[in-house]
Amino acid sequence: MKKIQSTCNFCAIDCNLDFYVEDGRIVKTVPTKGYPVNDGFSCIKGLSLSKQQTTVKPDSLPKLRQADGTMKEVSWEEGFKYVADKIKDLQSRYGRESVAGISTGQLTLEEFAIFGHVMRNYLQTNVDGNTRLCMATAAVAHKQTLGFDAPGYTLQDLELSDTLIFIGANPVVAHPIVWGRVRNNKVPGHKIVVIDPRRSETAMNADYWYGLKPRTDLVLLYTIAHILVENDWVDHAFIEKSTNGYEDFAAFVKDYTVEKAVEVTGLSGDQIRELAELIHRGKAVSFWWTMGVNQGYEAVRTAQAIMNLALMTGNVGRPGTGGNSITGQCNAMGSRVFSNTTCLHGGGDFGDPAERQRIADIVGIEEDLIAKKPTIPYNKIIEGINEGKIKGLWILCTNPRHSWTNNETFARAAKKLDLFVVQDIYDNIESAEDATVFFPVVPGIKKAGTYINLERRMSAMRPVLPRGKNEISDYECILGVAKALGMGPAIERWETPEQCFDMLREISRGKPCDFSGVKWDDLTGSKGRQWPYPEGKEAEYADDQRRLYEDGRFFTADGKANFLFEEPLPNPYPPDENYPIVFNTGRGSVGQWHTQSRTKEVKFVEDVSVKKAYLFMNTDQAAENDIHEMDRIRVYSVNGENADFLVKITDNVPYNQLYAPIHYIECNKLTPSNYDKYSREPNYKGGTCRFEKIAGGKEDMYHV
Ligand SMILES: Nc1nc2c(c(=O)[nH]1)N[C@H]1C(S)=C(S)[C@@H](COP(=O)(O)OP(=O)(O)OC[C@H]3O[C@@H](n4cnc5c(=O)[nH]c(N)nc54)[C@H](O)[C@@H]3O)O[C@H]1N2
Ligand SMILES: Nc1nc2c(c(=O)[nH]1)N[C@H]1C(S)=C(S)[C@@H](COP(=O)(O)OP(=O)(O)OC[C@H]3O[C@@H](n4cnc5c(=O)[nH]c(N)nc54)[C@H](O)[C@@H]3O)O[C@H]1N2
Ligand code: SF4
Ligand SMILES: [Mo]
Repeated sequence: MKKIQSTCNFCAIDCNLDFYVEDGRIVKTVPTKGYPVNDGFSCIKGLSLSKQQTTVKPDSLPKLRQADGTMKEVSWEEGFKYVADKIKDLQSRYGRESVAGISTGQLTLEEFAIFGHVMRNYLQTNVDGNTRLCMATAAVAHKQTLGFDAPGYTLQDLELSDTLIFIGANPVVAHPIVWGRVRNNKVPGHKIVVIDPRRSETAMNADYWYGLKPRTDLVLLYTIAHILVENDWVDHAFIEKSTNGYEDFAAFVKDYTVEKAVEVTGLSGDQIRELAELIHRGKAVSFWWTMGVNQGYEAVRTAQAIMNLALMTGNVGRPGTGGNSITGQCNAMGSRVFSNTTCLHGGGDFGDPAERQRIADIVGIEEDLIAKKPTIPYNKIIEGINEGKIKGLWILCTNPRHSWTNNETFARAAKKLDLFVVQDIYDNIESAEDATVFFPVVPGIKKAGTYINLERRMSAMRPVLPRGKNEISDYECILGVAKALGMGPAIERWETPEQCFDMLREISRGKPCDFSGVKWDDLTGSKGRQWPYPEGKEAEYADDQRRLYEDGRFFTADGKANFLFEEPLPNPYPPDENYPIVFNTGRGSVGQWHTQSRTKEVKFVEDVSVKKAYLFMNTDQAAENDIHEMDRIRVYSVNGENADFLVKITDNVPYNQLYAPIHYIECNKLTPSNYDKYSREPNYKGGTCRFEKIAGGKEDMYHV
């Protein structure tokens, strides 16, 4: 029996697992002992990765849509040539930007890097990622406040903090290992605080739950800042040495009185003062935010309001502190810095000629072909298709027909495309229904590459199983199209993921994300490496747990972090007579994964989960409407669409709010086309709706 250590490619924790292989089959999966992230533990999803042996069809070939609408299998060479010719044809007829791509935070570093190279550099067009749906807000907030998209914490901080404040984050369901680390916290008397309109699974397990009204976090956070200023509960030495703009911020928050916050947030004055006091009394306070913050119409400023609290109280760069964003997908952190979409490979500026030249020399392409500007955002790509300007789309490792906000807009777009390439491990995902080309690639257990987790740790994915005769990886698939495009010398240095990794290492040199000291072979079977890890400084950076900003210096030009703030915007969807109910959305359970194509890999979960769309409704609201468990309702959304859901009744969702798990396509049929103005991340959790009961709609959950 052979043991191979690799990385789980579900969530951003990037647990390492030991796969035991016998006769070409995985016979046992054991979470890697001693791995600094998950040390011998993991969740059910990682333990289920071996199911890909049976869920993914072996030896698949590409498929091309025929004139009669059927799909026909062709060789890989034919598939590559078809896509390359079609891209060239569309670009020559309609311009370079008539073709676009949607990349992902779930592939390896090397895979989205080569995609970004081919599409953004050589083809000079737009590629956004599903990272826009998820981490764009945190990325922008970090860049503006800290000077680089570099979350500073290490997971150990969860164990060292005496006051942990989770804002719009539900790690009990979404990041079980984060929650495990919280449970491992031995600081006497430590407090766990949750700010979430819903009594989430994490709120149920916390010491304090602040169930504010949805979308009112910004007012709450400014009010807390006001109380801290008023009582002089701030760290003047840290503010002086390490920040810009504090005086203006302190003056700005003066208007945020407790009385006003009570009215806006629905919390009591005592609760708000209690929260401020908890922050003041803590010696090592950490703030942790996720999608309840990132997915809003004023999300960047909300994220920064959290960072402001950490900065003004000096809770930054010390053990157990930080204004920390928790990442979602397994390699979202990698895609933020290395996908060549919103910044150059390695985080540089598109407008910096010296940086463009440096990268051009490393990757072997003319400087003039290095992407010149950030991509247009996701929503502009979908709108561009619907307006007839974009004719070709290539998506990989994402399922936007389901996950995109107001997803009927994607359904319409997909039907308009002349070329629609879908690259996935499953050919039955919703997005593939209108594909003109389907590229079936191997899953994570059959390929090699690098992942970067939520605390900047790079880890190795290594092939656990051998490949069948037609089986190729995402990397090879993109490379195949690149060669068919005639890229010639511009793709010569990109033959293998390992070569790509070495180029990215070189690109990262001297930057905040410098990983020039990390070697491909050293990463194999290792404890991972947090960046920065510069070559020549290995001894200095040897620790398994490293945080940034310990010296109070940030990546801005003057080394100081910026207080950024702004008057809260009016809620674009205030509950009103027609749509009195907030339509909250998010994760359903530990075993369900996004659009559920991969939930089938988690067999025990798949066996017992409800097959039809459901949502949670408050007990009183259900009683008032004569609704019983698993009755069917029709929900009418402010976006003009409606969809049917089964009802689960709970006290954990407040009156006049519904909570819809995102794992059903109906959920995003009802979410609005509305975005944060800085990050362009969708306001997924802020729509409104009304509902009606459908007569005779009752279902037995085990038979639907
Ligand atoms: N099992 C499982 N785990 C996952 C995933 C999965 O699909 N399944 N997906 C992964 C990914 S990519 C991500 S991004 C993460 C997401 O991880 P989380 O962000 O933790 O998960 P969500 O359920 O999207 O949202 C978190 C909470 O935000 C709350 N919320 C809604 N509106 C507001 C508001 O106005 N204010 C506040 N303060 N809170 C609000 C919701 O009630 C919800 O409890 O999970 C990762 N882990
Ligand atoms: N309403 C609402 N909507 C949301 C959210 C929300 O909270 N509320 N959350 C948003 C967030 S945070 C996220 S991250 C998105 C996620 O949205 P998506 O990215 O669309 O969701 P997934 O189901 O993870 O899609 C990943 C796809 O990759 C495929 N896949 C798996 N492994 C491989 C591989 O190795 N190669 C290739 N090529 N394919 C592979 C899977 O089969 C699956 O089809 O959803 C967003 N949508
Ligand atoms: S899904 Fe996340 S927590 Fe679960 S095993 Fe994978 S990396 Fe670990
Ligand atoms: Mo995400």
